[in-house]
Amino acid sequence: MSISGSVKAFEQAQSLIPGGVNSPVRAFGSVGGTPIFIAEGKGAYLTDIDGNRYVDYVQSWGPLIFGHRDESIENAVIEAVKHGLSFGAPTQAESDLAQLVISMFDSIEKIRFVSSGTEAVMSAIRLARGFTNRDDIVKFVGCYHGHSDSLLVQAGSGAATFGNPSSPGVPADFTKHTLLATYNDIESVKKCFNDSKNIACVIIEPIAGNMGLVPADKEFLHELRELCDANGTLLIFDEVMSGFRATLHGAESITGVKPDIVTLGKVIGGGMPVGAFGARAEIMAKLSPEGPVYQAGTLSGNPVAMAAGLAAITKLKKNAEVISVLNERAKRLVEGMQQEASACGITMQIDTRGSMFGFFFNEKPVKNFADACSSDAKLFAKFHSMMLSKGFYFACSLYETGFISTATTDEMIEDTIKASAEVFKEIKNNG
Ligand code: HOZ
Repeated sequence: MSISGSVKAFEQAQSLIPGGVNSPVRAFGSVGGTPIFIAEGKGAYLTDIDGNRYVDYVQSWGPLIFGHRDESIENAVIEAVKHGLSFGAPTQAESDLAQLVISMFDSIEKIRFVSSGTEAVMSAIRLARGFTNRDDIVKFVGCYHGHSDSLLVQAGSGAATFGNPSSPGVPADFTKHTLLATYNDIESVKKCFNDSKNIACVIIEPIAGNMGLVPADKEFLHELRELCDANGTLLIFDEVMSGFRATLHGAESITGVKPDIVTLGKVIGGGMPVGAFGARAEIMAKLSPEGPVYQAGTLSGNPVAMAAGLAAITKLKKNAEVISVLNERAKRLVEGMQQEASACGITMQIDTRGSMFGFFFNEKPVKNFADACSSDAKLFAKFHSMMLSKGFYFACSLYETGFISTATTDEMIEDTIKASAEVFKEIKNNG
């Protein structure tokens, strides 16, 4: 397989764009090699600019639950484009998508759309602070909530990939209000509440996807809810990644724990840039222009993005079985790979939630960021590049989650497992 076109394109990009990419994790920094430059996507496949075809397990980092170029989303976008790209004024599609999402999440009575997950979470935090009149927030080490200042502290995703979980350029004065706790460890949260009586909110990915896939224990989430209630603190579920992927009705529907605010992104935009945050009406009423907490955006609720999101979520709601069907496939994928690894003396920890899957080369179960970091990163890098050269495109960092789409067939999954068997044998024989 030649990737000479990608190599050349990456050289040019590096001379023009920092690291050659517009989002760090894409640079293949932790797995080595050259990022593949994409020419097109169709269904479960990506084709690079050298004409190589890959089964895509990244799916644009989550949004494409129906695969690339899903006909109904594509048509909705084309139709919307014909009416204008942006108005900076309200359109009916915003209310239609709002109504749809509200009908699917018990904890959301009102919602606001923005243009990215980062923006959604940043705004949700401001809202929580404005609602409670408190400054401090609690976040979990290894959770990633976008790159806004107060959240880029011990963060997962690309920040962990490049070993800068806390970024220069973020003033200490901003992060002094961010208290850190350990995922799945309620004692560490209790300590935060002992240290501060000024906690506006606790923010958590209830199904963490940015330190690899690490779901929170149900009991831990219940205790978290109780602690928040006892302290007058809001609980924010960041479901930018897990929303509409793990379940159609939010993590609250599978854990029984109701958050005060939910943040969404990725699938909600059907592949276009959309983020959202929602809560009960009493909280959302604090938001400008109803209330004093300011938040705005020229492209918020963009009509083309709303059309894509509306098509995607409408299709999902009509085909609710998709979540469990995809979960069966995701399970088969990681269980199959785990068996092949084990046959070669390699231990893999695996998990799935809906169409999300994760794996770690680790002897121990992974419950938090420190566990994730104890995984074999070199083995992951080898696995990644060998699978890539066989035509299977996995996320290029062990701190990310894998995704399948409705276009990912059983046959593709069996082919992937077979390829992984070859890779594990080669690793076993040649190191
Ligand atoms: N933060 C994203 C995944 N968790 C990466 C997005 C991208 O690089 O496109």
